[in-house]
Amino acid sequence: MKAQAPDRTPAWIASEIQGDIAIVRLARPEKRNALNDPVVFGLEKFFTSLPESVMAVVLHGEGDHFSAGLDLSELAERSVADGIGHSQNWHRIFEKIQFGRVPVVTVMHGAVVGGGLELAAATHIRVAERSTYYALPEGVRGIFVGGGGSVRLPRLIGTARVMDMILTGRTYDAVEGQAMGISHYLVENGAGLAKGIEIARRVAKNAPLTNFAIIQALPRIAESDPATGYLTEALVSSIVQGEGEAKERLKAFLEKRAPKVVQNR
Ligand code: 1HE
Repeated sequence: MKAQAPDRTPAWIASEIQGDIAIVRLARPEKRNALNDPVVFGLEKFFTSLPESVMAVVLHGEGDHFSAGLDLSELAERSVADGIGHSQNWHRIFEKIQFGRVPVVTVMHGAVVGGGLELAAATHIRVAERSTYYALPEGVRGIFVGGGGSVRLPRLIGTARVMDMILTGRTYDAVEGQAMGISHYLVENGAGLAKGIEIARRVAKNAPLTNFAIIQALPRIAESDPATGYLTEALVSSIVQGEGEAKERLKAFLEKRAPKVVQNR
């Protein structure tokens, strides 16, 4: 299998740490942030070497588009065996993002297509600027999703919709994407990164064990049969609330030292 991990983060990924959050940018605007091996392996390196102090990540893209998906120039010479290996590399890396240590907020704008949508779907919270549009052009290109899209996207927006998107290559705009649950937040053009940072800062302040339970347990419980789900939930919730941090936060609320729930934040 061809694709080998590079030993350093490529220039097409840019990252910075801001206090307890990290910001990572797809920085290949000349190719509309198309995801080639160096970019995907660069994401793996970034997400697996986060400093302990980082409690949430913002992922965004440079230029006019979040990502044009798979770098199609890589496909020309790829054998069936290489194709399987490539897809499984994406699966491994996107799973490391989805089931990593910290919540990841994706800020989307412009094209979020093919593998770009698969990448965004592997993250935990999605912010869309109004310019965002979504498509799965795999059908038009004579290929199939390979970055976990057939697993994650039907769970997000339904199998029937994914089927239509791949068969016809239709696009959905940002407002439609918000209505169908692709994005959690819809903001004006240019406001996405600030919103993503605001959200990341907020979730970074959660108790680490709460975020661990949300990332690791919630999606697995949702996939379980109900009896297994209830048992897992009981175990996870008792573990999380048994932590000193939970006790301190609950005490703070009861002693009126903690903020109340407020509407429309
Ligand atoms: C690319 C790619 C790419 C752009 N691979 N090089 N994805 C697609 O089928 C989407 C293909 N891309 C597009 O439809 C358009 O590029 C966009 C709508 C995203 C943007 O349009 P535009 O007019 O801003 O840019 P452009 O002129 O089309 O592209 C600029 C350059 O980026 C150009 O290269 P240049 O050397 O001629 O300047 C393009 O060739 C290049 N480029 N997109 C390679 N995708 C794990 S399986 C996942 C399967 C998929 O993701 S399928 C979906 C593939």
